Amino acid sequence: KSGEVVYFNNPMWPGEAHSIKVEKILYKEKSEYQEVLVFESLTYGKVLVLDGIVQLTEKDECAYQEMIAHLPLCSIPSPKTVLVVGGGDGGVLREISRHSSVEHIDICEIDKMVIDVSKKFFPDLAVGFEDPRVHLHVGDAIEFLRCAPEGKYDAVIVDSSDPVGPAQELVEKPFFETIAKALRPGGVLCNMAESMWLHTHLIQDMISICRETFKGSVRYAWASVPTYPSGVIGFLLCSTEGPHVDFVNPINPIEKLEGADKHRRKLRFYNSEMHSAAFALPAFLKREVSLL
Ligand code: AAT
Repeated sequence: KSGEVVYFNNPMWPGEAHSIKVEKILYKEKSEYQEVLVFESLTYGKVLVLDGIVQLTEKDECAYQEMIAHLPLCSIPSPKTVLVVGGGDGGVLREISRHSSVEHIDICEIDKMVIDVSKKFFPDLAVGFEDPRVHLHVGDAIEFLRCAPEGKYDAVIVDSSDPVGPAQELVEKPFFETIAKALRPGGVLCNMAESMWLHTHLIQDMISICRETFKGSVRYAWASVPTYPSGVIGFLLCSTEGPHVDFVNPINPIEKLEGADKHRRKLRFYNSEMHSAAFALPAFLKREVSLL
């Protein structure tokens, strides 16, 4: 209801809740996979919530979408073929589109309702679907990757929900193995990797799995996103065996892209300094997940 405060409480972060003042509920439906809610907030613009978890707000979506797309794509020369897992709002597609070297973008999103809702309420994100390089596949990414041709992608970006509900298997070893197979030698993965404050163990598990699976580099980066639990979100970056990828020092500077199209909306969060800084980790995290 208008004026109501909505509390998000979830087994992923027991004992804490995050509240944002609702001005107006715009949409609330159950899809085949999850409850999809859109509301107008007082201070963060429109908000997309899936199963009670904030996926994005208009105010701070730039931080997450820009970082998850450009951390991997600026780390390799001339990315051409990219796969997005999840990301049905289109925001990550919008960011990938900035890269003129990219020729083909596959996106595999499980829930068509997320796509439809984004087209209706978040046109600044759904604009990503209008790029003719984008090929949409509605389905489970587990299945999609199982059937993906070997070595097809330069980069895979996993923009998926938290590992409860339809994204459960997206943090397990068989899934990472299919990604490693779908990447070319020296290809890169960027995976949403939770909060260092809340999910140190989950991060540790993902890093161990990825160290076994990806024979190139494995690095953890993070960024501030005020409306995600604890206000930060992490990214796990991995490369397959082949040409070395130095994630910390981007080889494909974004400044080149910024100048390329004057009519495009300007980057709001990402730049080369934010890229390198994202890999600086607090002492406790280095110790606990042995990233030294
Ligand atoms: N860019 C917005 C952020 C997201 S959206 C995550 C998307 O992943 C959702 O649209 C969801 O439907 C989709 N998804 C979940 N499981 C699968 C699957 N198995 N296959 C394909 N798509 C899937 C993520 C926000 C992160 C929030 C951090 N707390």
